[in-house]
Amino acid sequence: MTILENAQKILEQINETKDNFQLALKSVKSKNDLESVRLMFLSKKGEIQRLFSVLGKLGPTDRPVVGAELNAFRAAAQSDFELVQQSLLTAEKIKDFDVTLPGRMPIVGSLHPLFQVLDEIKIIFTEMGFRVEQGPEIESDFYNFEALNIPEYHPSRDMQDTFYLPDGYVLRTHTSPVQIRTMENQKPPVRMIAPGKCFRKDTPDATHSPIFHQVEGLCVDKGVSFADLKGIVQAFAQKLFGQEMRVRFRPSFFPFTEPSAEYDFSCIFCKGNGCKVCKKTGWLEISGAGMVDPAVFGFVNYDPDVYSGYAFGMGVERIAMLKYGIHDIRIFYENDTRFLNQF
Ligand code: 2NM
Repeated sequence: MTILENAQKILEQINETKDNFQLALKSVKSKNDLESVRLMFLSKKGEIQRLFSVLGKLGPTDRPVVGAELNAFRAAAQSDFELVQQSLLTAEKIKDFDVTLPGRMPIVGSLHPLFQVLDEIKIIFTEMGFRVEQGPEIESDFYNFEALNIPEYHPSRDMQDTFYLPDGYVLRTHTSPVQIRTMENQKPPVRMIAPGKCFRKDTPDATHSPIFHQVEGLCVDKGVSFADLKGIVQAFAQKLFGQEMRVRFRPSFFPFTEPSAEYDFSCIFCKGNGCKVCKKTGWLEISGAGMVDPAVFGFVNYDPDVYSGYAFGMGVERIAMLKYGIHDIRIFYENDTRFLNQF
């Protein structure tokens, strides 16, 4: 093809080359086709470069105009070329993709076993009409002891059991302060549970941890009796461990309840027949309960001549250990993923 030195003619040639380039690019089906297009248009000896070689022969007015047009064409051609190149590469990858390969399982965490049990306990009690209440883990001496009728020289206030903080504050040793706060803020009827962390200065061993979890419950209304308490604890035990579960109450003493009791569940391992875990008694000690002492009602301005109530407690770790057959409480806090992954 002869080189035309007239600007108008060159512009026509540029347009013609553009059309040819687009047609050639459209018909590309393979890498080989693509390479032919590159050689024909984009290489050093290609059509576009050939058009550039004519620039020098143009006059000073035409040269920048045609030059700009050519530069724009070359840039556009290069990017159109790369688009087609990219889609060829993608198509090739999809062809090589084995859709029958098994997927990669994402590593997902799970709720800590203690909190799985805690969730179960919360669901059982909310289904029976109890509200879940919360309170601070740092408590004043008043809420943790005084309002619970625990006198100043009671052994549970001992420096050995309680984490004392400055200015008369303590780390709560039970969740009972939440009951006090709830009664302060609400007139009867009250039906609530308080789940949460508690703190006692215990040396860790298989059954003790300085941080542990409790759920305490409280029900106050006119005419609430010890029989209601027994019914609720029995219903809870059966919902958690099954219909065959039995519950027994033994007399006990707490400053905040009168009368007080400790309650046991029939042994879930031997069904009450006697085994190593229940020391041949057929019973597992769970925790304590009782009728709220009138002195406690005095601190929250409830009239003990009008209202009565029961309260109960339980250790979440103790229940989780029974449920999962765990013999050392410390394993809950070690964050050993071989343990945690089983839940
Ligand atoms: C227990 C055992 C017995 C209890 C009493 C109260 C309150 F605030 F209502 F007086 N809250 N929790 C209680 C009673 C807790 O745990 C072993």
